[in-house]
Amino acid sequence: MEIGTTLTRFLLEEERKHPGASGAFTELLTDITLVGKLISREVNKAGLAKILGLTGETNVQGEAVQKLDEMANATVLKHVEHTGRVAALASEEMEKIYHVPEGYPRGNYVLVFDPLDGSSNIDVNVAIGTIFAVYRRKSDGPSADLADFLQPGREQVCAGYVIYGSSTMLVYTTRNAGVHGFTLDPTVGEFLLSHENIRIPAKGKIYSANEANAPNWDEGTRRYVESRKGEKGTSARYVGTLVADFHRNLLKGGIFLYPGDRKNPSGKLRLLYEASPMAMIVENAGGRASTGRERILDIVPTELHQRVPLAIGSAEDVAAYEACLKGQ
Ligand code: AHM
Ligand code: MG
Repeated sequence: MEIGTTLTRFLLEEERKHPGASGAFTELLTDITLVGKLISREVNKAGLAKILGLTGETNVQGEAVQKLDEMANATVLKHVEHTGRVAALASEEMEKIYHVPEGYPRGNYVLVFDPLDGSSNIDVNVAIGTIFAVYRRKSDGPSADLADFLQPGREQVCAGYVIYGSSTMLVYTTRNAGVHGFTLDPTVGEFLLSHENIRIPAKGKIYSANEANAPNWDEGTRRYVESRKGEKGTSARYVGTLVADFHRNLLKGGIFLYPGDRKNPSGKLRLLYEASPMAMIVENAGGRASTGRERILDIVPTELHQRVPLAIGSAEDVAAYEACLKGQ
């Protein structure tokens, strides 16, 4: 499709390829794009909000100054809970699943999200993001239940992220489909197609890992990272925001590693709303995502906030990392 096509039109054209579709899924994605625009607006003036926050706990309108991650979480709930498209939501910011309140219709999907990924980077004006994924409900009672969320990533109907970087972009994919990127044009408030059918290079020149953790890494991970050093053209790049590190490697090729270590055997990143959505995106772009030993999308979660070691990016790089872990 033509560069500059609106995301709304793109979604409608995609929906037409599935004549039986109810439209609820397209509408849910449209709701998410609104959320992305609203969070983008707040993130863009976060510095100002912080200055106002220093004068007290209220802003000029007398409203409480909220932390951005709480604001982002509340924005998702507010714009998704009333629509009748989902039955429940789960987020990094909420301990338990959040049921659509009584009085609103309940839909056939559940939404998982990390409202503001990379929150340690907010105060220093470095790229942050929102990650999301949609599953079809499995239960058929009046309310969704935990089992609706504990599905392996391969069951995701859709996964995506919004990156609040030098520009705001939304990247998403659906099952057996391509990965598409849209850039927010702030002058018209629309996401416009800028990156159709993104393919990650089979091999990259970038590795991204928090090497301060290296003393606690397992032998295989240490060996892999050492093997990359001194390779012609190889660079280390690490933002500390998964969305940003992933997005760069998706476009340029590379591997992102957040392995388990002696202190945290399952690493840091969460399966449901960090690793699995990114894994679906990378696979649909021709890449690979694993724990180093197992495909991320095949892991059946046992807990909402379960952590998982993550190696994600260019297919050949991730395969080489897996081989290193096997001692090859
Ligand atoms: P967050 O969701 O609380 O922001 O934490 C997740 C972030 C990821 O975005 C990033 O890849 C990772 O934590 C960085 O961790 P570290 O600071 O240990 O390198
Ligand atoms: Mg996060």
